[in-house]
Amino acid sequence: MSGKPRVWISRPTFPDVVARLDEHFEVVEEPHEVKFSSAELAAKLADCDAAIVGLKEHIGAAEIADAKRLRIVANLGVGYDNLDLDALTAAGIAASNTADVLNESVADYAWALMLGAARRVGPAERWLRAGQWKATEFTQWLGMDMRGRTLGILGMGRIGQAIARRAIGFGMPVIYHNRSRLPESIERECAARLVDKTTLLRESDFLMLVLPLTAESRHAIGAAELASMKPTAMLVNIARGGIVDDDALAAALAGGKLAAAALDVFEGEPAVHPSLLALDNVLLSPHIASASHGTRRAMTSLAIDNVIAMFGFGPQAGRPPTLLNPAALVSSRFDLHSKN
Ligand code: 8YV
Repeated sequence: MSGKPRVWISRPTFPDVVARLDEHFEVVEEPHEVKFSSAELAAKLADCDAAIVGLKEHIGAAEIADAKRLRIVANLGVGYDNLDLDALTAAGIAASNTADVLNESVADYAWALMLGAARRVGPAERWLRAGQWKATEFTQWLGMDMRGRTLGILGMGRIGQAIARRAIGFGMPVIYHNRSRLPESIERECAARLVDKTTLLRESDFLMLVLPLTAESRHAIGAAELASMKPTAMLVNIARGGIVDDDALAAALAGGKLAAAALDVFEGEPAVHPSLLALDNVLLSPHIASASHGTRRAMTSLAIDNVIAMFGFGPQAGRPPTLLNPAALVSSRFDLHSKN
């Protein structure tokens, strides 16, 4: 026992990035990706002072019941629907996410998926690898054009804005729907126009989902919403599984009510709806929108910054940079400025 506070990292990350913790902390990093049960998670959290976790770790009242030393849960993701913030705050445990460091990588990948599905990259590659490329027919592998088509964005935070900015180069008008209107200067920069959700669904040729998963956004895109879209349209989900009703989506794609979809996230992932797996007009990807070398390292580093600051070390001592629940600091059981 080193006497240093212990940081538990729920998944393998980057040893050279994690090494930043060594001066002040004892680090226990899981060597493999494991899906912990609630009881296993509770036992891990009971035995550490800080936890760096991923989206597969669902942390609520039950998981922190015995976590008497735990001060902070640093999430490796901008979305934090895996965390019960109320329960953490009530227990005086801080929570943080990895806001902003992934915006550009996720926006790049959103376009990669959208373009890939529009130009049928997936099935064309499968066909080639299967040795079927004997001759290319002039009228084969025809896809969708982008220029002049309307890109609709549901959820216009910083990732949505980064996606919109790229649309300028593709010559695509952008409409968006969001809880609140963006400042005019940002609307101008993104060349984006606010519309209501009905208009967004009706007018989008490509509908991009970039909103967080909450009780309100669960199945925000279901059978009724899909039916109100153009049958020539594409749905792109880089946000969270559960925002789309995958059953309804599979039926719409199979029935020709929607032309195509590009999906990085799924209800119940890593399981994927079997009907989606069987369709060629959907591009499927294993939740990797933030997975660039630089960004996954930056996410790890930001989670570490939050832990370090929470324990009163480093330039941001006492002020975790991407804290989600400042109220936890007020109600905290711990003296936040103590240097352990
Ligand atoms: C994941 C994400 O964090 O940031 C998010 O909300 O969904 C992703 O960046 C990533 O897949 C690691 O689990």
